[in-house]
Amino acid sequence: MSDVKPFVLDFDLVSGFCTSGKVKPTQRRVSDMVAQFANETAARAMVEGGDPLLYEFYGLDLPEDDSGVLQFGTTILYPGKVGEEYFMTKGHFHTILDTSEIYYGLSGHGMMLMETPEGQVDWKEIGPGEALYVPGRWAHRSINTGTEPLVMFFVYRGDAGHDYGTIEEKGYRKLVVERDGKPAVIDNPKW
Ligand code: M6P
Ligand code: ZN
Repeated sequence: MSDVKPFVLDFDLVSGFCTSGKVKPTQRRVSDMVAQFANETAARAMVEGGDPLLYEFYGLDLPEDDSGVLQFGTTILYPGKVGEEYFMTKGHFHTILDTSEIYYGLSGHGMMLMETPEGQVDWKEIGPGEALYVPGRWAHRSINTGTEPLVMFFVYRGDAGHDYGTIEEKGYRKLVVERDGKPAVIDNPKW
């Protein structure tokens, strides 16, 4: 068991930020994810045009080898599109595949796109006051389908780990794009 002492952290309910500055978020920009977007040409043009920030998330300095630890924080995913595809997180499986994760919507609106290694796919909308359970074995990617930042609080087993391998190579089986001003889930042509 790790020797972590009890502690309190502040996360703003609307912005998602730790306003006291006790912890700092990690940022991912379009340049970190060019190959993850269906329209790589549009992604490269956005990198040239200033490389916008897609999202930021907190990861706490907790032991990563202890199944008793819970990792938690907020994800702040900005609104926008690359081509017709909404801003999204990279997405990942957990290295310990059967570990789950819980998200709680604080502000903004979006979707969680999920799939299993066997090819089951699912997606759920998430908004303020809604708790979303991502079961073990399901890769998960957050997508901002709204016009405000999508802010969610998350918790997962601290030793779960992040496995990006298959997703970085092939992406997800589905894409979430804007069609006629509304979100639509379509097949990923790269699959
Ligand atoms: C959430 C959690 C984290 C994850 C982060 C960024 O905050 O699921 O585990 O690291 O989103 O997502 P990704 O690792 O897919 O970039
Ligand atoms: Zn996760």
